[in-house]
Amino acid sequence: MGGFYLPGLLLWASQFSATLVALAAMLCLTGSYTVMIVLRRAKAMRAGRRMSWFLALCLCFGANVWATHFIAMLAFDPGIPIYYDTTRTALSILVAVLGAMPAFALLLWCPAMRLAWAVAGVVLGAAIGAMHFIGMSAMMLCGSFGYNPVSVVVSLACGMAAAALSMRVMQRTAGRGAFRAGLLLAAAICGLHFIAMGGLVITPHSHWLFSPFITGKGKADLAAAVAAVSMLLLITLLISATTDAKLVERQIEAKRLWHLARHDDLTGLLNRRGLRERLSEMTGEPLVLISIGLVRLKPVDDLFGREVVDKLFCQAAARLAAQLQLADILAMPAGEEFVVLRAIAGAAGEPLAFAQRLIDCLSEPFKIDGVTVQIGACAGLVCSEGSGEGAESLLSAADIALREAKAAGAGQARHFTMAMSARLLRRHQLEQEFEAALRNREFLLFFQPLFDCRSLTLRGFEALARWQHPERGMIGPDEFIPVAEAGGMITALGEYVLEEACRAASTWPEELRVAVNLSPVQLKSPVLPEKIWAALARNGLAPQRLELELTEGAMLEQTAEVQLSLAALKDSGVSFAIDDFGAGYSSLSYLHRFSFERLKIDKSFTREITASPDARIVTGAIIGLGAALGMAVLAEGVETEAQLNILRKAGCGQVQGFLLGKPMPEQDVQTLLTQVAKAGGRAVPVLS
Ligand code: G
Ligand code: G
Ligand code: MN
Repeated sequence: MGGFYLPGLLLWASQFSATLVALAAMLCLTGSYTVMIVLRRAKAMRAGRRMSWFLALCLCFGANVWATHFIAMLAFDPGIPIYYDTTRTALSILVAVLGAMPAFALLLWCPAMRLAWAVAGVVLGAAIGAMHFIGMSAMMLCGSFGYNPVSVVVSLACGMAAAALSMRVMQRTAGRGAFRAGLLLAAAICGLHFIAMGGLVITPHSHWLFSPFITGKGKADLAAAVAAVSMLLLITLLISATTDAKLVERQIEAKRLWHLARHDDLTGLLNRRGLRERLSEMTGEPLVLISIGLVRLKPVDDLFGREVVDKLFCQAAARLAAQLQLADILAMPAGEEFVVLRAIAGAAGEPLAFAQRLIDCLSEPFKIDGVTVQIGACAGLVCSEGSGEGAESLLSAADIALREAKAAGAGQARHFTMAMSARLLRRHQLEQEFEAALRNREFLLFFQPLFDCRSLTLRGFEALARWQHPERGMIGPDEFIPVAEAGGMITALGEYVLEEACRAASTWPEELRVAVNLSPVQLKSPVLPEKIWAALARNGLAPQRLELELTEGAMLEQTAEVQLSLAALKDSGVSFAIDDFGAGYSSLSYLHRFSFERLKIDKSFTREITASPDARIVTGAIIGLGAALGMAVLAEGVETEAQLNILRKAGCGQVQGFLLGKPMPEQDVQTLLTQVAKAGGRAVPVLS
């Protein structure tokens, strides 16, 4: 009954129920697609969680092959009753499941192996074949049967080839070609089955016993039941594989987003949000929080660009990490700022030493892309007893301490104190009120007289700004000048001071000068000379009567443009004094670059000259330096007769101080001027 000539083929085909064959094919397609989806799922799992999906995969494969075979066999009616041996039928399922195992194990755990798909395909084809022929051997009928060897070989070869192709599609498309691969696997299963069936040769016995088993309607019902149960199984598997895939994908994505929101993408350290959350978890325990600010980054950025700065941040993070203990937390809540969090139960001095080590490790030069850069760092510390301060308040306390450390200079570390936050609050309030105060003319000038050291003849006044605050009372320039400098209000204030100083001086006798302090920030303005000349012109004051006081700090930051402005002012007759000499950087290099008319010795030296011979020597040397460079010398802060006498002997030119006159309001200047005029231009017993 075998052979593939056309009438034979038709005869052969007539032995199959078309409905059941279609049912088998449909089931096979669904099952094969499910196999691919489960395979894809198993592959996406981490090795640890893959095992259960691997087992499901093998079961799914075995069940699919077996159900297809079984329904296709029910579709087969050679004209004599057939029934099946249960043990062998069960064995055939087991063979299909076990046979799939090495193939799928290879694909899942050795994906890098070359031709893994081919090996797996051959093994799967063999498993399908083994299932088929063991399943066939369960067939019991009144007759004998055998196979045409050619069709056996061809069926196996086709099954293996199609299975291999299907695995190849899965590997090549990384699972996206699941439908195509499913089609190929279905082709492998159905192809193997029907080609093998084509080679089936049945020889019925002439007298067969009647068997009621599986005939007619019963056969169709059984097929439907098998198909329904397998389909249900496959669909359940399909749904769980796809929903699980989505769930895991969503979990992974959520995890990624969670991480992204809490970490700095450059250094991978915790960002402000991540730090805040960690800190909130720790606020019950004693801890020290250290805010580390990088300084002198600007020149690195200007010279080498953002890329080098980014690499610098990464290297800095690595250096800090090297200083930490296992339980410490390192974060980067802002650019240019790191935070170290340490749970403590130690002495109070220890955190400061730790902070100093952190600063030191950042102060070493960095080598980046072949360039060497040097930056500095400061640290602000806050210790918590674990008494429940909020994360945000701890962070801002450390920031406040860091600000004070930065104000003290690179390399400094400061512990947070309540006084710091009071200072900061007041500073913020002053900053807020500043512009309105300028408009309301709450600023006024006090004038302190300057005298000739030997004759005590009055030479002029230094203008000193005061803020007459309606609620806070008199505020000194030491407090509001830094606020104005940081907030950008210094230019407006400076113009106001200049105007007022020129106006006041224009009412004084012609031989008296007025000295006005200039902030380094004001010097940077390119229109400064024009503003000054305009103020002089408006008030009819000769430039020769104006002296501008600059600090050493201002001279260090000098650029070529600033030098040009200063030279233009000097050419017009305005004179210059170097203020607080000796108190600052004391780098003398600027003295020959720009010639000052006057040098003002800082009051810290004057205070010491009576008690300390060294201070006398230094003061004497400064006076000598001034004389050698052609500068007049003025000593500030003269408070006693003894100081005045020493300065006289040392040859000091002018003096200024509480002994001879405190800073005074403008009305008092007029009173002083009349008294001085009566005394013939000489100093009079001090007012007030
Ligand atoms: O007057 P008193 O000792 O508080 O001044 C403190 C400091 O404030 C002084 O060193 C002085 O140079 C500075 N200062 C005072 N008035 C002005 C001003 O109008 N502008 C600038 N830039 N500094 C001033
Ligand atoms: O830094 P500058 O010279 O610009 O500041 C002068 C400041 O020094 C003034 O604000 C004034 O209040 C202060 N001052 C002036 N004379 C004396 C003095 O004799 N003793 C002290 N301690 N301060 C003085
Ligand atoms: Mn001054």
